[in-house]
Amino acid sequence: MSLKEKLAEKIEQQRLRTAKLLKEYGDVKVDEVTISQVVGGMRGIKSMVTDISYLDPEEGIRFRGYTIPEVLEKLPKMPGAEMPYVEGQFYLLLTGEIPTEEDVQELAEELKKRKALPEYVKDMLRAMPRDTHPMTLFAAGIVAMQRESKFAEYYEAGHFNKNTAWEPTLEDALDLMAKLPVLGAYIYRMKYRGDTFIPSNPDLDLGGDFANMMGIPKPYDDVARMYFILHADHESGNVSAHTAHLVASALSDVYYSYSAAMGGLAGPLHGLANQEVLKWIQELMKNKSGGKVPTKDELKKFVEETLASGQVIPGYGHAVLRKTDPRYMAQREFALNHLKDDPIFAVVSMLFEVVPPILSSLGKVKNPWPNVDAQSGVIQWHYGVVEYDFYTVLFGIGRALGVLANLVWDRALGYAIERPKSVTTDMLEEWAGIH
Ligand code: CMX
Repeated sequence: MSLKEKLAEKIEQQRLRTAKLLKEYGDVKVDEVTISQVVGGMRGIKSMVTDISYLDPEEGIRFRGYTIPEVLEKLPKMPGAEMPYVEGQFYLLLTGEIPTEEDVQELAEELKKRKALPEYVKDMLRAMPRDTHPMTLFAAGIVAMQRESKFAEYYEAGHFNKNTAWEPTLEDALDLMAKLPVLGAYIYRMKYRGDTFIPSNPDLDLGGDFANMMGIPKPYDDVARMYFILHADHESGNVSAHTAHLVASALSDVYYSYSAAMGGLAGPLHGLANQEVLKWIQELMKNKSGGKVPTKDELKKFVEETLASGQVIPGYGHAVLRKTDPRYMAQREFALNHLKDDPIFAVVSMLFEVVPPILSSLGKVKNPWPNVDAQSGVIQWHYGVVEYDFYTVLFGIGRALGVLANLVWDRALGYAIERPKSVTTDMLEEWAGIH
């Protein structure tokens, strides 16, 4: 059964579940909302639905019900590879099923046909100032391709129908997913490698071809696979996923939706944190320990100085998680195998011991444990991707796997345009009994 046939079958079943919930149980209460949630970024309010992934505060992310160790173990791998095919993760997120090797190959072939980057995107990127942030180039490249949207074409032709709208959305999702690694590598080679481009190799899988286009030898293909799989999704309330869902709820296509999401991912409290971690560690090594691995006492002092200056410790804490991020642990395991002698990894490991007790002692940090960003930058640095600014682009390529799967399902289930209600401060004061 092809991916599209499989999805059609799943969508039909899921529509019945959603319709029953709406028709018979629409008035069942899911949550109550407090003033601190309304003022405090809607934290924790249960108000969205996705089956692509679920973030348990204690356990971390589950992709379609599978934990990270399960995903890394169960998804098919190519002979000799340490990490599974990225295409397998995309298949899992779209369909909810662990693909067979054949399913993966079919999807990989589909993506290969779609990966050419339009020439006008390259021209536009080259016309932009070279000091433009790579996330700006990335988001601009995505929105520039909006003219390719099959959903927009379908809508403009007057074909919109709630039953079929997911089909051109799937086409767009496959097109965009295929092009993002090419776009990312193009930006990297243009900006940091003096316009020396390496063509895509049609024989390689998504992770392998990304490493090829970046110009980085093995095991960077496995680093790319791991990075994209781990960053694929983190349920739907985070800034990037939510932005894409919100924009798509207006029936904007995936190009508009995903480029908007990238604006959110570029923020320092979201995707940018992985570059902050590395910057912060290198500043420590340069200014406090003469370029060497610091002692534990030097490290403690640096952590305390950072906090005293009013800054957060990058890579630590999380809005939902209350334990060490399993994405951190998966990357740590890889680093323990491949980066044993890397001095920055030595500092990352020491921070894992030093930071949590200090953050806990502040009494206000809800999660003193490391998140994914505490570990990912050092691995990139180790393999020669030393341009921190680029790390969020890598995050953006990986995050598309989950966000695009969600957008296909948003259209399949006919989710409504988002329109939460805002209130005034006067109203809050009145409800609080202040007046
Ligand atoms: N260092 C210092 N203080 C921290 C902290 C950290 N790493 N994490 C949280 N705090 C502080 C908050 O600033 C807040 O202080 P104030 O009350 O004085 O404002 C207090 O602890 C309570 O915050 P929280 O409820 O524990 O955390 P939030 O949900 O508000 O914020 C996050 C979550 C990630 C923004 C925050 O932990 C942080 O800034 N971490 C560092 C940046 C980072 O690593 N971001 C990447 C997150 C991963 C992702 O989004 O993908």
